[in-house]
Amino acid sequence: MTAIGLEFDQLQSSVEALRRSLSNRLMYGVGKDAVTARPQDWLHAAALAVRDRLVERWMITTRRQYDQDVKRVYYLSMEFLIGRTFSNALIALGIHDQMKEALASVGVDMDTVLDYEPDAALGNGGLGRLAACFLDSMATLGIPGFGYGIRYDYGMFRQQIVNGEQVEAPDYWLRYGNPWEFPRPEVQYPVHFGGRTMQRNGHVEWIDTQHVNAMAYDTVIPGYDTSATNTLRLWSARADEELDLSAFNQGDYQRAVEARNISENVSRLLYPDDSTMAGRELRLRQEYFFVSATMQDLIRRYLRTHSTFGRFSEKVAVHLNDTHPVLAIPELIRLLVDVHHLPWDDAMAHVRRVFSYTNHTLMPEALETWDVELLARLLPRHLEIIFDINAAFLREASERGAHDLDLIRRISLVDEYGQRRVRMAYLAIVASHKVNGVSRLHSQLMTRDIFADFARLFPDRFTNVTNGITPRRWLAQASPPLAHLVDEAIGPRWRSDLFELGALRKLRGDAAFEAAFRAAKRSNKVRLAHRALQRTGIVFNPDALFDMQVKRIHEYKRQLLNVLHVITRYNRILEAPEREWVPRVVLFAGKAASAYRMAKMIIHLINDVAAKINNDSVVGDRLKVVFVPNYGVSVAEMLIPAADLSEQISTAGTEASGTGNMKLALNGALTMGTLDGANIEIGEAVGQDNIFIFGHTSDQVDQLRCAGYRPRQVYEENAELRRALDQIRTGFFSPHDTARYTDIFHTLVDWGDHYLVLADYSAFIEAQEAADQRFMDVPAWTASAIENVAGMGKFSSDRAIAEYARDIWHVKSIEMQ
Ligand code: 26Q
Repeated sequence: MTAIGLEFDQLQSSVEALRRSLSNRLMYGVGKDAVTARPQDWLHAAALAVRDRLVERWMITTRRQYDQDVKRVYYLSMEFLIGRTFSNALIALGIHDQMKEALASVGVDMDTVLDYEPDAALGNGGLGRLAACFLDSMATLGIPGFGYGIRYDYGMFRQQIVNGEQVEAPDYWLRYGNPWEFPRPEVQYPVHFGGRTMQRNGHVEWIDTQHVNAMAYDTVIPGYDTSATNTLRLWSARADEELDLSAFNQGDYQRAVEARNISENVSRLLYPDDSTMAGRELRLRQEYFFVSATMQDLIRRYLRTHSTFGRFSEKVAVHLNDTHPVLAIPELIRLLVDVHHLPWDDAMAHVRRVFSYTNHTLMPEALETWDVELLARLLPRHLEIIFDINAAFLREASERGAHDLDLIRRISLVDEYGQRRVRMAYLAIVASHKVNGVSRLHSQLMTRDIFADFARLFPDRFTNVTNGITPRRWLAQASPPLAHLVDEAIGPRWRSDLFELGALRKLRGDAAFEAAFRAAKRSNKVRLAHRALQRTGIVFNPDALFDMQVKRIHEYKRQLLNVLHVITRYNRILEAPEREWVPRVVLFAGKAASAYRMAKMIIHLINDVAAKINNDSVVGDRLKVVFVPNYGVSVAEMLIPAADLSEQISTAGTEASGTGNMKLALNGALTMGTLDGANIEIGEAVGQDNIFIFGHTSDQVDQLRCAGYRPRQVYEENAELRRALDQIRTGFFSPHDTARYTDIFHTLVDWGDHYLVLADYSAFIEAQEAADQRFMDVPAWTASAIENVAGMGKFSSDRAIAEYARDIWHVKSIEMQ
């Protein structure tokens, strides 16, 4: 085709131009007029008007990437927890105020319509949100990158609390359409399953398979203060037309449609993380589905501008967000060797230069393994390739001196104890050139414990990149009052260079600034209190200490430790109501995986404890407990700016990094934390006087477990703890069902207390007392809160991405001029 000079409107950002776009988009994009438009329609029209302004940048960036023949990063993740896009896009384009005014001029309140945008909740928690922050930073830094994942029809479930218990409702986020995505029906790849392999003309063929097509949907990811953008490409399953043909021809219409549905199930839903491997076949199908389509897409893009694979690893970097996409490794080998007929050794050499892998957990039960039999049935060719990689690796290992049979068994990609299983993390390590943990402690423990044998074999392969968060969403967007104040104090550059926040330190002791800082925090607390009043009817005092634990519900995160503190505080208040109490509002929020019984029981307990305390007239304002339902990105944006105290209380050695800890500190909350994950680095950044550290260190945790930890003894020796646990056990908080929490009691007291809740109880209570003391000293608290904001420079995802780009991917920013 010849290039045609198309003419299009150069879209401006004035209020007038936006207003005109709004009218056009409402009319021609949504098909409504101002009389019939509902808030959703206005939102849709506004989203289209904003999207139009992103597309031009998108085209330019794509063109530049192509012209400069840049190396591209493919960030593969089963999860992208994007949240809402509208506000974020307005901030990126710098048209927030203009759009607000344009909407107001047609009688629409922007903040009202904003709330109609559903969250794109295509993730469980930290790992998915990290992927979203990383996309934002890659675009902002001009790193040529693509996010690749699955366009789930149903994202993370919606959580309702009914009679104190979690009830899950499906999240059909696409109901009203998604104005941000571009369907690409012309970009489809077949993904095969099943069948068998055979040799023909010296090549392996994979035959007799069934297949489903992966169809691309693209979303523009705008960078901040740059015209660079990136693309998030998500795959959706489409049944093959051929599939129904035979059934149709046999006159069986219903069976044909049913078969379509079944094959399209592969992109139906996001699997919840219950931190033990579920081993579900559909999950394995999903993992393969998206990496196969992605590898085919990447090869097609490479071959558009290259005629051989000679420069492949100079032009491509593939990053594995945990092991979930690790089948990309055997899939790329299959495509290179079986389809493009490269020699095995060349393919393997490319793979190792191209792939890198981030590990996000140290807990052995959460490391992915797949049954060899299941792989043999679903992906027979990939299993052969994995066996071949393993054989080559074990040979290499023995050349490097690994002769010990026990060692060989330990490092083999195939776990031969009992049911044979493939260890996906080991596959990722063996086939990658870099493997990183997500905080300094995590990376150290990773090479000391779970991957120790590999770290000895390949010492240069392991590295650390401490996680980060995007300041655009987590400060500029989430907290307008604080963002404004910071702008006034030090200018707006912190949005793209978070180290600029360090300049806040020069305002130390500036009474006017401190007062304004408190006022910003207070207005966020008032905003939250309003919402909570509307939704729960609970009244709380914006001058109370807002104490927050917001994250997935998991035993290792120890929401139970927090509950024990709440109960202890309650008992103490009842004993001495006349004492001068620091009023507290303790907020919890988070989802439990639907199959995780204990996590669900913890939610129930929190709600039962809240009901008891909130209805006790003796307590009054001194203590309120709230469980905020349906935690997700948007709820987080509301909650986090209102926090005074950030609960980061995982058992040391269990939380790989945490990123909520960073979001809360960036919003001026003081951390109450164990020496776990990134808490350690946060303490270094903000100063030890501005953080409350308590509890066993990870080494002490190991020692205690080794020495024989006896939780019952702790229970018996601490009267206040005993009282709180007995109240849980005997139904003090569940009078109509007194046995409801006996399992929680036994887990802690009699069944080993695996996460050492009781062992850290007294240190936690003391640290909470210290927090009360500090909070009463208003200037001291304010100074600490400001130090927290000032110290967050390092925790920008821009810094993290710059490290990945330099040390792992070896890519440079694109030149936009
Ligand atoms: C695996 C198999 C089958 C079904 C689900 C899963 C699955 C899904 C999601 C397993 C794990 C996850 C998510 C893990 C996660 O969010 N980890 C967190 O990653 C953050 C970013 O690095 C860290 O900050 C957190 O410490 C870590 O817990």
